[in-house]
Amino acid sequence: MKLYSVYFFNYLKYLLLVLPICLFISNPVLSEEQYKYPDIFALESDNQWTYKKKINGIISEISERVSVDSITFDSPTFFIEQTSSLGESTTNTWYQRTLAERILIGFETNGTVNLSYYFTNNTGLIEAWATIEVDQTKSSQATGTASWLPFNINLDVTVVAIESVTIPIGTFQAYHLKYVQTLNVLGLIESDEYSVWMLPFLPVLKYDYPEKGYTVELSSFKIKGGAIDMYTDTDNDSLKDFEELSIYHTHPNKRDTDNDGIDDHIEIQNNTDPLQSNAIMSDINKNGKIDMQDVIMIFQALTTN
Ligand SMILES: [Ca+2]
Ligand SMILES: [Ca+2]
Ligand SMILES: [Ca+2]
Ligand SMILES: [Ca+2]
Repeated sequence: MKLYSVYFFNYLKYLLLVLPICLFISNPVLSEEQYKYPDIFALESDNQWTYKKKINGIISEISERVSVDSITFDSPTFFIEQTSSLGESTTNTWYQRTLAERILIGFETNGTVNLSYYFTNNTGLIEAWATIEVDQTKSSQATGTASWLPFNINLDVTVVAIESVTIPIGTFQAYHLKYVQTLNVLGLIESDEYSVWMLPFLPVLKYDYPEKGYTVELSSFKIKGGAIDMYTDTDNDSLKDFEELSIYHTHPNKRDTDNDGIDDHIEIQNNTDPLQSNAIMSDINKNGKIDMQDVIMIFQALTTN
């Protein structure tokens, strides 16, 4: 019994370490508020991500697709299904999302070993939250059952820094999150660490498990329910939708977010603020155009003082 427990412990630990790339949610239609408060989850049905996975010098392509599962849990749950170009073992995960948190509630592997576990009697593990700030830590505990064996798991997630990360699709200033996972199976306890880099509105940019030389990097994506890919530029202002959402916080459907007559990409090029009017002239009387009345009002304001 003891030997079997040790074996099972190592087996379960391995499976947990392959905890999938974390991904996040948003609503199909963004409200104005959501443009102001970027969504760290980016998880919604029909989103797709492709990653380059490197382990022991072997490179494979991991694809993930999000759907909604209304069967496995009491309430509809985001389901992320992985496939691999090399046919290796992949993981499927279930996430719930509150307004502020993304929570892992289920996990299963496909391949030579099959294992499923669900956190059915508690809130699962908090993997990401909004709003996110450097030096924040969240701890969560969960109890699960894998096959017939109960286990406890603790997850501490810390936002280490905002730092530069270079992946196949570019270089980004991203949140670096450190995950410390402690697993307790029949009194056998072991901790492991891994790092994840996140950017609002996008999925995880990079996952790194240095002890095992295990790295996964984002190579392509479709977000907003598949509507936005790496190249989409809805308002045709030369900034990609994902750049506007994730990097510049400008409006992806407006060429001139701050209505100062200067397009977003020109403001970025010239280092002016695309979110703050830079015009000497502006539409003061709010009639939708800059006209003589605006000129008169500015003149009056200047001469009154
Ligand atoms: Ca654009
Ligand atoms: Ca824009
Ligand atoms: Ca502008
Ligand atoms: Ca401006």
